[in-house]
Amino acid sequence: MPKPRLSVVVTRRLPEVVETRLAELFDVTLRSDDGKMTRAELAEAMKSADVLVPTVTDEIDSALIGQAGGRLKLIANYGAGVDHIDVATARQHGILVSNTPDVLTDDTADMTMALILAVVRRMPEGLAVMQTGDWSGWAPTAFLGGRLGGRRLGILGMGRIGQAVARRAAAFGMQVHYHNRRRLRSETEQELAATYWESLDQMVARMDILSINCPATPSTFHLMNARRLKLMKPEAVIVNTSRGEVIDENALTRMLRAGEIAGAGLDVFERGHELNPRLRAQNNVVLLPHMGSATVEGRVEMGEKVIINIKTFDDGHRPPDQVIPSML
Ligand code: 8YV
Repeated sequence: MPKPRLSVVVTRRLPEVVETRLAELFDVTLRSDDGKMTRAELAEAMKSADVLVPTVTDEIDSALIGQAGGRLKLIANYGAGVDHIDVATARQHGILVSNTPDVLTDDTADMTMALILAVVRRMPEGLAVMQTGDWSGWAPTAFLGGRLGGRRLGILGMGRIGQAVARRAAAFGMQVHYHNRRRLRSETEQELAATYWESLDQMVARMDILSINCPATPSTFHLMNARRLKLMKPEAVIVNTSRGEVIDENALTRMLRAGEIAGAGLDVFERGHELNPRLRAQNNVVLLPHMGSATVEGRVEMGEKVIINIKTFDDGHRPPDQVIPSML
């Protein structure tokens, strides 16, 4: 008797090639449209499936996990960040959690550099003048931004993505500084030519650009609170391609409006897609719709990682990208 196929529920539309492969391997339920599942649909899926494939837009909290019943064995997240999943409660219920690290590192680091360039070189203002037809021609003092070379970049969170940002920044001639829960090995520090700051406050006060690259956890919530934002130099810029919750968005908005901080490049927001409307009105801000990892290649590779995690689990082994609470 062949083994019955695992039942897998995917909460959002994924690239076609990924959906096709999932359907070849598993008894998969796919979405017919790209809308988010309601909480009731999620609860139902978690009762009926062996494996759930959620994304960052699904809040898998302790209440949902508690209602899952005994069938669900694996939450194979399509994405690296797992702050939307209560990993500790899942573990208590014997449900494994896996994610998709590595494959979105370069894309997210590229987008971090794009945001830094866009803010420091005032690209939205240039774009706006071209789109409205208001450009009256070249002028020696128009649209003057800053030169990246020689600037001090402070990276908050020196994991895979932070390190990929450091490599790119070095190629732009920037001086790389970082703060991290754990100091890097000295060989890695040397390779990245990165200066470690044990005190986040002291680093923040001295940087020209601050890049947020740490995950959202209870200990990073509002790490950049009003007090710390105020330590930044008024001519400094902050960019965030990680999670909105790391910055107190209202405090940042107030400071941007008051000219107490020069600019911001934000791909993520504190309340998902409901951003502070005052942020939108600022011309020293570049806002993107959480597209840091949005490349065709990255999305397919994320799907391949999900498939490998499920397949390995199905074969009786631990998924290679299993997330355990102590890692967070
Ligand atoms: C993904 C991300 O697009 O992987 C992450 O943690 O933030 C994004 O870049 C998203 O999570 C997909 O679920």
